[in-house]
Amino acid sequence: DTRTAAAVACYRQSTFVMIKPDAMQRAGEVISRIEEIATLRIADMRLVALQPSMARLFYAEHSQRTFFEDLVSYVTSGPILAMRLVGPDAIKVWREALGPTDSNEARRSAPGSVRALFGTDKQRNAAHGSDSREAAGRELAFFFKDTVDGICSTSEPLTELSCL
Ligand code: IDP
Repeated sequence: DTRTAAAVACYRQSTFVMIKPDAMQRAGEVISRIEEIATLRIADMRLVALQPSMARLFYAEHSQRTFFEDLVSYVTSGPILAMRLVGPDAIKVWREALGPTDSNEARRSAPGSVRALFGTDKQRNAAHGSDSREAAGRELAFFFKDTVDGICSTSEPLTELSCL
């Protein structure tokens, strides 16, 4: 029935995570934080040297913001680690583990969070997490289109969202 289908989709929910350049020196510790969340599994991982054109596409929704070019410079300042995490409510679970966008605010309101522990300020905030199913689908396709297509072609009858 539909409830079972929703539960299956939720169980298989994927989210996109990026360890940003400022946290790459402590990437192992960020991955350890992911491993501590027993319900999340790292399903895919890729080291990427993000080019400015790709960074502009990835953050297109912010293209009119004053910080846009600074953001592009920041995320292209060194390699990033792109990951697909899978688990029940993965999008929400990872956003909560991340903490608020501004690392200084995170240290006040979410002291154990990834951004509190590994980030610096509202720009250099260590890691990214998709904020919705739409964003997760778009962002995963952006970094993992080749492997995602492979996953979707398996025999299980998955919905478009659950297979991402
Ligand atoms: P999110 O990453 O928590 O979803 P967004 O508002 O989508 O936050 O912003 C994307 C990224 O842009 C942030 O993670 C941060 O690196 C950067 N950013 C957001 N707001 C500012 C700002 O006011 N100044 C500088 N950089 C910012």
